[in-house]
Amino acid sequence: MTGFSFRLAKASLAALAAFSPAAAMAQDGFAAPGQIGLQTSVTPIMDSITVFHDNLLMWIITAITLFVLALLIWVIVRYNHRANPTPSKTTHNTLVEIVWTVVPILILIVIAIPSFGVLADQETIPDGERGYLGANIFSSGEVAVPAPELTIKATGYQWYWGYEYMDDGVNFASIMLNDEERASEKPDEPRLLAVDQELVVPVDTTVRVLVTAGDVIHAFAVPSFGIKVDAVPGRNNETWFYARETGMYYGQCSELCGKDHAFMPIAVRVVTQEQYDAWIAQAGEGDLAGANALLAQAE
Ligand SMILES: [Cu+2]
Repeated sequence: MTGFSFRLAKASLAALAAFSPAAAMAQDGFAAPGQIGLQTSVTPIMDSITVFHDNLLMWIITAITLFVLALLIWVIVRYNHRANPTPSKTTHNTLVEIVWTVVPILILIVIAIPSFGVLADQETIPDGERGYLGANIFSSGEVAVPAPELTIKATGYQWYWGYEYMDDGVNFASIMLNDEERASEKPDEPRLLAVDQELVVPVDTTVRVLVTAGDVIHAFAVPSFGIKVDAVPGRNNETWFYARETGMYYGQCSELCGKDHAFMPIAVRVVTQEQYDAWIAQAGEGDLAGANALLAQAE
């Protein structure tokens, strides 16, 4: 079975966006100045992370913060030197100690259960059968995701990414454009995120990503996809994404790897299947420039 349905996920997300300032302020593809929410989700994994964060974690964090604030105010007002000149000599209260041990444990259990579900989804490459939580994280609904049709190897180097399309013999380095290069080549793309050659993938397709490194530890992360995986020399880590919207999505190396750690962005261009087929065919003949020209024409 390779069918999939995101209608439920989309409906839940739309309802969520209606009352979530975080979702309303998020910008597509990359972080915007002043942004306070998570980046816009375009994958089932990021759907589940977004719902987990906005509908559970934020409420718990808010309640705990307000509770601690109320305790502080109470202590400051009621037990300051003037209001309470003779302090209590109490050193133990068994009931209070049990409460402040058990209540945090219960809160952590409430957080851990859905968190493990999201973690299991991230760690499990789709086979077309298994259901994923997506935006239905707190309901019984599941999102079906097709098995991977494409495997890409991402290798972190000091300080750029190398990409290899395992089945098509296409590989290239992806290097950040400096200010002059960006101004002349890609003025519309964000500073410090634009690269000379983006990773190109088809929309509505499960992509398996093998992540490794050639020198020191890096990490491959794309927030809109909800993925972040360590890139360790001599070791293959695995992740996956299923992007349901075309566009540019950016990430950055997320493991401190040396002086230019901040300057090895990840840029993913999600295109239609037809555009991808044309691009990979041309790139497979060793003509990356021609392949990119095809993409530019199609836009
Ligand atoms: Cu790094």
